[in-house]
Amino acid sequence: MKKSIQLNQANLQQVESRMPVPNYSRASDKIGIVHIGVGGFHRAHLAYYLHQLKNKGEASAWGICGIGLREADTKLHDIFKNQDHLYTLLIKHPDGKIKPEIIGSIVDFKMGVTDPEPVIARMAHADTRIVSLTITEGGYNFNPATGAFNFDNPEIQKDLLHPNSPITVYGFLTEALKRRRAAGLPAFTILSCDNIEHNGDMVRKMLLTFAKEQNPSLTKWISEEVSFPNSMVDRITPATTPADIETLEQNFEVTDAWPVTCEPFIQWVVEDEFINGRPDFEKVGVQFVPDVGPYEKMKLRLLNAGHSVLGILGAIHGHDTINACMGDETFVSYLRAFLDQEATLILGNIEGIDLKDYKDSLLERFANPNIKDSVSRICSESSAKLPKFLIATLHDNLAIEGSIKFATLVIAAWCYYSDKGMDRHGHPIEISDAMSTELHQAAKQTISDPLAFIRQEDLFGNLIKKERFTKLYAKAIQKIYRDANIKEYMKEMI
Ligand code: CS2
Repeated sequence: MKKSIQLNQANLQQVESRMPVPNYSRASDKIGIVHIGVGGFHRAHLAYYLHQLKNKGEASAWGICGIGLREADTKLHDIFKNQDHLYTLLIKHPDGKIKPEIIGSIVDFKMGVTDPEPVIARMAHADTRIVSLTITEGGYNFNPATGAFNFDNPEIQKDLLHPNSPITVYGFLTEALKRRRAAGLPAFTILSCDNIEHNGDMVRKMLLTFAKEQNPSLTKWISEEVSFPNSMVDRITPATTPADIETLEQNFEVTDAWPVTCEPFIQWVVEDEFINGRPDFEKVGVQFVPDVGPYEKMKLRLLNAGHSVLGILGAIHGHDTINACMGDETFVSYLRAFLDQEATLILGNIEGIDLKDYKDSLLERFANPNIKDSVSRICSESSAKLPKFLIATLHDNLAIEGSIKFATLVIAAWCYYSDKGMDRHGHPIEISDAMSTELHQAAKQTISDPLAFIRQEDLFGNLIKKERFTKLYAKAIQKIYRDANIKEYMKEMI
């Protein structure tokens, strides 16, 4: 029996007998992209597109340097060091097949937490032409209801006072741009790849607000020289489990401490606003369009919202994975009803897209039995996700007298989830959310004040003042708090 091979550059030739490996030289790559937030999604998406382009013999000026801005990134830093920044992508097909491939487009990784200077220097380097971001919906430091920059964040306060040793993304970007201007270098493109409507416009607004406070004389240069394309990104990327590492080792005989798993589907729609050049991503299927708005909205309000609908309701019912939810007829009918009756009408017509086909394909992707995307991943950081994915749709439907009942039950279920932290059988649910304490505090008042949870204006805006919503919400709360038999209440509605 062959022995499992440790993944690293020196062993690539041996690994090649087991799975495809990069066919390009990595040593001579220039670093053209600095990427902040190297989670599974980045490794399955932008880094994968770039890897495909490099496999075609292109884009040698576009290696990626990953950046970790959180203590927790030390784990990836150390693993990458041991593996020469190589990792395996395990593409999981619905028929049970797993197609592994070694990805080589990331060539360096730096920890900004422990040593900010090399990170600033890398961003300020003449070769760097794009700084891309996957820092999660919660990472942008804005108030979810008003969109205003949050100056109360103590890390932002520190960055305002100490420009040379930044902690936040805005501190790093501003300092690096300051140095580029001083050196007479062109700026870079800031490319947000997070699930936020108008993600580029939003990061532009946040960065300019921060820079105006820290270094007012730089603001004009940033606003004129930096570009911020909006982009819609899509690929379901479940969290890596120990079983994935084991499968790779046993079935494919490659040892990789942190492979990434994903579905076969991949999509990226981007506005072509790159002030300092870009790789020829269109050669590997990326779509460049003048206005990404309609595509972003479609994806957030259908796919991401659909995930949250299944996730929150599934958590209370006791389903562990999204595909388990899709194996449950009630969940499928409920999801389809939400998508058709509440989320679709507000989208209008989107050029080149048949929304019915899009929804059919979503349902198939969610049902992929091989993907095992956990309900806990979907429910994590709901306070950053739901305002964009679901609460926005509620506001839109309230304004046009549209249906709101399916989304309302989900909000009531989220209150129960935040209050009790357990499913209908009383099994504990682990809640991972930057706002979990606030959510719990608000939700636990429900017993004396049924509307307590939705009084959190930062999350819900003025929903509390909309009687059509509050009436339905109060009824839903009454039912869920009676016995948490969520499926019964879902059935009553479909
Ligand atoms: C998910 C997304 O975070 C979530 O709740 O909906 O991570 C989703 O899997 C991706 O956006 C798919 O592109």
